[in-house]
Amino acid sequence: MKVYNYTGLSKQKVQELCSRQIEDDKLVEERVAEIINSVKKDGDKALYNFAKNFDKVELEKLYLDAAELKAIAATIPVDAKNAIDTAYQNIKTFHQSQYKVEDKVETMPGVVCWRESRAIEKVGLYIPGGTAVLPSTFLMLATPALIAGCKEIVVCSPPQSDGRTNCYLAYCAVLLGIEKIYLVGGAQAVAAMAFGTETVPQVYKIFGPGNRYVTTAKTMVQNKVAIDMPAGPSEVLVVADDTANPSFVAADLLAQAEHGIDSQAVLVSTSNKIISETLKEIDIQLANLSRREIAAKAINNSYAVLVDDLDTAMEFSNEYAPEHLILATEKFESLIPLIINAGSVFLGNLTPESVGDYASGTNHTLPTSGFAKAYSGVSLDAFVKKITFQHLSPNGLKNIGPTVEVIAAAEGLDAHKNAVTIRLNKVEGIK
Ligand code: HSO
Ligand code: ZN
Repeated sequence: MKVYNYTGLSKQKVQELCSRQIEDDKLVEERVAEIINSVKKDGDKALYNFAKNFDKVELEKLYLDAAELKAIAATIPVDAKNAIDTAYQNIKTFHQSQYKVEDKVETMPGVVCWRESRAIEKVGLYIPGGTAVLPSTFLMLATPALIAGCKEIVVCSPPQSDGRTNCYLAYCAVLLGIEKIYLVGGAQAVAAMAFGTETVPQVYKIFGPGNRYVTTAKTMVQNKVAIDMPAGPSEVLVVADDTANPSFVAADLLAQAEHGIDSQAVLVSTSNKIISETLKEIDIQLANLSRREIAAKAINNSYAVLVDDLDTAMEFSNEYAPEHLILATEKFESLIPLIINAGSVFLGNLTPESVGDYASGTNHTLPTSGFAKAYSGVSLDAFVKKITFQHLSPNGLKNIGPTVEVIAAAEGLDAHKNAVTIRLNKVEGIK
């Protein structure tokens, strides 16, 4: 892990450190375009073929039904079942609290405007499988979808080599009342949900993380469906002062690093001592991780920055716009107002990112690659559309009518003006 001294860094170097180097991969794009086309053209047949070629499994059918899911779910170890139950309750409680009915507003006497939320009727959730099976992602996406009231929730996850899904995902499905898991993975799952096949229903919005193929497919189908957000490798930025605990900080950086070789773990600290002790701790803890090779590579691509004070640390963090921001300091309270760009924030020395990844209640589907400058993470909002309403009383029409007539005339749009005038005449009794 490279260590930089902020004072010696040019503006350009800071920007370089804050930019994520994700090159376009033309080869991946070409492959994904082919996959999308073949799903569009051949539907289910293409999905069976991709399962055979990519997942190495000859599927008899493309989904598991409620009875099959129930049978698989029954094999879950009891501690895992209890943990998933607890996580689900917290995620549900937090996302339920996001439901808000907005007030009606009288913008002028007799002119009433308001907004109401309606669930997106059909949503598609992609739950990664293979080496990284993420039941937590299932909970994070399906829970708000259910609270929002989405009528059709299509769940795709790649099949295991035995043509099934694992007990954790099956248990989540049972817990959430989701009656089918489509055994479709990768870019083909995104294509299937975007365009529909004989078996996989077409949806209006696709959610979920995935590898490069999945995320490339999501960007490519955007002229057909909405997506949750653009996605890149996962990342964390830890701001630590001398009240931080180096072994905690090291553990948090490694938790990020073990996600993938392209994950980034950034440490910004006011203390040279904390930086050097954290680096030592990383080496010690790394040796015991089962994914140490992956984590070591990610740590190699990561860096630490020594800053003069916490204000500068926050400036750097805002420029970086991390998916996860950990404030490893007892002074976190005073830093909260300084946060401008971040996906989700973890306050103090006893709040690891892992709690948000799994169970505190906040969502773990968050903007990466600097998109936290403009995007929010997934929440209840992501599963609804907000529809605006307005109503005019006769008095309202009289009050607002002339304003609209004048602007319509200025725009040269006679019919627009007329739509008001014709009503005003009636209300005012002029024939
Ligand atoms: N840190 C990931 C979420 C996750 N972590 C799932 C473990 N499982 C992206 O926020
Ligand atoms: Zn994680």
